[in-house]
Formats: sequence, C-alpha cells, structure tokens
Amino acid sequence: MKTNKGNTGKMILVSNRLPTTVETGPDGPVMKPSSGGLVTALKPVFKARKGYWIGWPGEGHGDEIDEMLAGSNADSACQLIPVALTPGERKGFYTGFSNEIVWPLFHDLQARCNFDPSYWKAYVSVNRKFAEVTARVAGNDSVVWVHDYHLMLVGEFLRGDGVRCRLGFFLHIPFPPVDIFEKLPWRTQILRALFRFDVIGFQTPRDQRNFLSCVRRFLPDVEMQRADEEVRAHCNGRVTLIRSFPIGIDFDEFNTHAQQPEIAARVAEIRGDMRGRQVILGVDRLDYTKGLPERLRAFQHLFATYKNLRRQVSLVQIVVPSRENIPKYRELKVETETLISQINGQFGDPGWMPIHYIHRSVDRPELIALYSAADIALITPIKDGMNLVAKEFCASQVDEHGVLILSEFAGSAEQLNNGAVLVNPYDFGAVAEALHLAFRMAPAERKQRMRKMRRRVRNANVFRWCDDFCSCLENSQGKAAKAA
Ligand code: ADQ
Repeated sequence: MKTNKGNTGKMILVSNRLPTTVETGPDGPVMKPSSGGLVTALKPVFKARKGYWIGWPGEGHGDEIDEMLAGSNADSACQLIPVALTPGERKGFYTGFSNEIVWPLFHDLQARCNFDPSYWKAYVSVNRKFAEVTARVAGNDSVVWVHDYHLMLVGEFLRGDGVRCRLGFFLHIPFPPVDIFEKLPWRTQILRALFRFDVIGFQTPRDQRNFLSCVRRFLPDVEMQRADEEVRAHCNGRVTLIRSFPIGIDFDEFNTHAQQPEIAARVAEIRGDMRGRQVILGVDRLDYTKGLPERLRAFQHLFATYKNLRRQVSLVQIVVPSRENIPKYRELKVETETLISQINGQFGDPGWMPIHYIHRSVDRPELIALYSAADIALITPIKDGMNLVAKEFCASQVDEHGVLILSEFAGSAEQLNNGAVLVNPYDFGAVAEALHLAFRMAPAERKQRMRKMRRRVRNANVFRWCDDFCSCLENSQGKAAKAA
C-alpha cells in the first residue's frame, strides 16, 4: 500500500457510512442524507474543515456512485470517497459483526449477541479494505480520524502498511465493563489493534475507566501512566493517549433556527393541535438500546396511577427507522407498535390520543419546532454513548420552559445532571413519578434548570469537541516522544 505524499496536512475522516447514502428508489438510485448521531455530529465539523470523508456510499454500482459523489464533491472543499462493499461483505461486517455482536455487547446486552465466527472474518477483511482506501489519500502530514465500533482494526492495517501519519480513534458508543467485554472471543485482537492509534477517545470517563480495566486484564504487558484526565499507554514501543471527549452538538444552529418566525409559527400550530395539553416528546432511532418498550410501560403506569393526568398530557413519539434488515429490530417495531395501540386503546377517547406515533425521519425545521413546543422531553435509553437528542432539545428550548427527563445511563447525563430529572429507565414507577413531577413543575424551576443545561450544551459544543480531539491528536507525537 502506498501513501499519497501530495495530500499533506489534510483531515481524513473515516466512518462506516458517508454523510449521504445512495438508495435505490422506483426511478433508480437517489442520494439521501444518512441518519444517526455520528453523521449529525460530524457534518458541521466536516463543513468547517478541508479534507476527505471516507465511508460506505450505500447501494448501487461503482460508476453510478462515482458519478453521484462527483456531483456533491464539485461544490465542496471536502471530498467524499467511497468504500464499495459487496452485499456479502456488508452482511458479515455491518449487519453481523458490528450490529449483532459489538453493538449489543458494548451496550451490556450480551444475550442479544450472535458470536458467529464468519462475522469476524468479514470484519477483518472489510477493515482492511477501509485501510487500503485511506492509505491511498493519506500523506505523512495528514491527520486520520477513524470513527466508531465498525472500524476498530483500521489503525492496525494502516500501520502494518507503513502509514506513519497521526491516527486517532473515537468510540461513539459506550465501552463495556470488563465482565461483559471478556465475552468477546476476539477481545485481545481488538484491544491490541486499538493501540496502533495515537489517540483513543471515549464519550465519558466511565467508558475510559472500563477500557483501562480491560487493558489491565487482557494486555498485562501494556504500561499505563495517568496525567490528569489523560492516560498514556506504552504498547509495543508506541505511546497511545487515552481520554474522554464528550461529544456535543452545533448549539447555534438549533438555537438560531428555534427563534425564526417560521419555526415560531409551527410551534404555535403544534400547541394548538394539542389543545393546551402538555406535550411529552420522545425522539429516537428505532433501536432496542433506546428503551422504547420500557418508556411506553412507564407511560402506561402513569395513566394507571395518576388518573388526573389523562387528557392532560400526550406523548409525541418520533421514531426513525433503523437497521430494518436485522430480525431483532423488526421484532422491536412490532413490540413498540403493539404497546402503543394497547395504550391508546386502553386510555384514549374520541377527543384525546395518549400517544401520537410518527415512524419516519422528520426534517430539521420540524424537529426543532417539536423540540421547542415540547413541555417535557422523555429520553430514557437503557444505555447510550452520549445521546444527542437530549442536547438538541435543550438548544431548541429558547423560552426555557421544557423539562428534560433523562436516563442516568445516557452519557449525556454526566453533563446535564445540573438540570435534568435523572431516572433509571427500568424503574417504571420512578419514570412515571418523574413525569408527574415534571408535569407539575413550576415555571421558575423549569427555567432555572433549563438555563443551566443550555449553558453547558452551548459551551461544550461539537466544534469544541473536535478542537479538543484534534489538538490532542496533533500534539500526540510530541507528547509520545517526551514520554518515551
Ligand atoms: P445514535 O444512536 O444514532 O448515535 P443519538 O445521539 O441520539 O443516537 O443521535 C440520533 C440523531 O438522529 C440525532 O441527531 C437526532 O436528531 C436524529 N434523529 C432521531 N430520530 C429522528 C427522526 N425521527 N427524524 C430525524 N432525525 C432524527 C450514536 C450513539 C450516541 C451518540 C452519537 C454521537 O449511539 O450515543 O450520542 O452516536 O456520538
């Protein structure tokens, strides 16, 4: 593999998906924005910097994709570079290893894992493919930033092929405790491969701690030194910096949009449609880690316990379809929709629907209007790396009237504990209590809590996250040299 000496100093982002995905529609292939938190987070960062974004472009054939991407590359300082994958590779690498093994295991749900050895083979070969495409554009002064659990081996392949530039890795999902990580048959290979990066970033100090415990247990030869919040690890003659970098959002984008007259008009319309009832809002990808059935059971418990709240509140639950080719996700859709119809059937009447269910991606203006109109956001993942929805809600709450009920198992709880009502999502009774408390919360207290959270979301925004990670990566070789 040869590196490209001409592309010096450029930022190269590498992620499973590109920010736009090619899908086959009735009239042929079309380009659609990709969904999910990683793309939401990286898009504003990428716009602000020159460079390359390497990832899977979606369905379609080579020439078609190149042509479509050439169109979007023409009017941008940043270039999208596709890694084409066959359906078989996609199945073993993405559906299989990434989403039937790593995703459930890293969210502490080991019983949902399918440790099929053929998935590992596909994971290794697709990680190699990503590394090959990356090596073609990486120069000695490039900064390569690899994202997330799909690509944990890319650093190893890049180094193996002589790539010397700075390499960083950021994990968007949680890192599990040692008793759970040890179930992974390929645990040692993955940990060793991660040590080929110069910087490994996690969402929270808890994830960093879990990772360090796993290294102590499975790679006893790695020496570690703590310097404040950062740990320097010596492995095979290299130094890797390990730190937490809680990801943020583009606060100004949500805050500014929320003040525009069109959004204000839409907020008034939504409130009118809800006829003065308090609006409880849920926004999630349809994923079993987001705690949807648990949330719905808590909601059911609320109306059974507090009869006076019937007709006083409605839940607007927006769900974006996700990973629909995985059986567990299809089962979740059925379970969610069955529960919703049970609750609406049990408590609803002609003038009141307890739950309004929207199963599609909604556009940014509509999402911001919903965040602004909501009186309560109910965000109760059973485990989440960060959860950007909680932060987007705060950024859109320009009149500061909304209450955030947040799972204590979301990474964002570490930052938003200054204003959110924290709950254990498994405790239906406690979630129902929190809803009751939020419903009755006085405007002054709502304002005070929301103001504190907005300040934190504004300060720890996505640009700061990117600057923190990149300056750590850019300085990593100097620090490594000093430590050696
Ligand atoms: P996700 O698991 O995708 O991200 P999250 O952080 O909540 O979770 O981001 C979801 C994104 O999708 C948000 O930006 C939200 O606005 C958007 N979204 C959700 N439902 C939508 C809908 N119906 N219509 C339109 N948009 C919708 C992963 C990790 C998280 C981590 C992020 C970023 O699992 O823990 O916070 O990466 O690091």
